[in-house]
Amino acid sequence: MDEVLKELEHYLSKDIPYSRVLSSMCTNPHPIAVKAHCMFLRTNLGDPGLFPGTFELEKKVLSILGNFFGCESAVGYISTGGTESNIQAIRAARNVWKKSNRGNIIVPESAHFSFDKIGDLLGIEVRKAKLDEEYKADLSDVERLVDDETFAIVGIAGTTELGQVDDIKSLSKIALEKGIFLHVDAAFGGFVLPFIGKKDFDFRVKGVSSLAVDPHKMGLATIPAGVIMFREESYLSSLCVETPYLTSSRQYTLTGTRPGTGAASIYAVLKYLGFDGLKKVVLECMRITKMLKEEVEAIGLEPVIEPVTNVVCFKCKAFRLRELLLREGWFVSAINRPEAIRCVIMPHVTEDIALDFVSSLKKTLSFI
Ligand code: 0PR
Repeated sequence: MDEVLKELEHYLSKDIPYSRVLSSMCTNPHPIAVKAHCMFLRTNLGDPGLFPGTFELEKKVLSILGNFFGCESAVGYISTGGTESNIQAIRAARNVWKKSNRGNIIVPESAHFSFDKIGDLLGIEVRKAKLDEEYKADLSDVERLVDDETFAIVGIAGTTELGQVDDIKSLSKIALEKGIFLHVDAAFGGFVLPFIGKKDFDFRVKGVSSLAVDPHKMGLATIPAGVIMFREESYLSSLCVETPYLTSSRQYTLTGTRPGTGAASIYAVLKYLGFDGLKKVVLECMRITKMLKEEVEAIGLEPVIEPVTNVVCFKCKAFRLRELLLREGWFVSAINRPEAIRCVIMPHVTEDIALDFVSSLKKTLSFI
């Protein structure tokens, strides 16, 4: 046994420690989440009748989060993350509209690439709306793209590249006027925005039909842990297939066998830290984001936008700079439009790490 574990340790030790990573939306899970995860390793919510306790826990998490995001009666389940949640939201919207491989959805150009996968999987057209000067979905372009075959609009609350938040209220107005489903992808922003006083992205906005949030990003839960929530039960039931030989007769999830570890780790964080504890974590990330922005501005790089969440991008020759920073051991992302380096200030990015990064950046900039 020791031999095998030693070999595994060898592979694990090749992975990059988060302390050098500014490109990820994942982070070290909270220790209580790790403990909870390990306790639930044998569970399979794919056959909930065999795991009634874990199933009850999943329902409890959904109820806590439904309340937190402004809809007590929201229904849904714990998914593998934002990609699955987005797939299921759009699949439900399509199923309620018409069960066919037709129709189109409108997403902003800033949408995560999971929407390209959705277009391919469902055989639908994914129309991309332009962004305005603040890199939010351009509302007039969204309206222009809507036609008789449009069955869903998507708004992003915390975009992958810039952390920007679309005007969900205005998107909701368009969706309600046209009688179209509105999905909000808050995979990243869901556990950031409520803690910095922004609540106009969730079910409190009348036209929002579904919401994706990822506890395995800023919720400090273990991977995989995403949540998909629907305002109305009919959307969830539109996803059902019959499962005659299981303990339940119908299944609405995308995967069959699925872990109960997400339910356990999210619940543990919510009980142990609570929303107040999570708020403290977010406020510290925001403080360091602001500090990083000021320090990097002082060495001559301009931010693409004033950071809205704990993501900050700086205009530069990003692809070259990314390579040079990598030689110094730093992982940052490069984005294209506009060309910029992107830093995500997750909870593992402490003030010391951020300042250490700034000095490497300063040194690196002198080479280009
Ligand atoms: N929606 C948004 C707004 C996202 O930012 C992401 C992921 C997703 C959906 C998809 O979520 P899952 O990856 O959980 O299915 N955004 C980052 C990305 O894939 C996440 C990430 C995480 C990137 C870790 C890098 C990394 O090292 O681009």
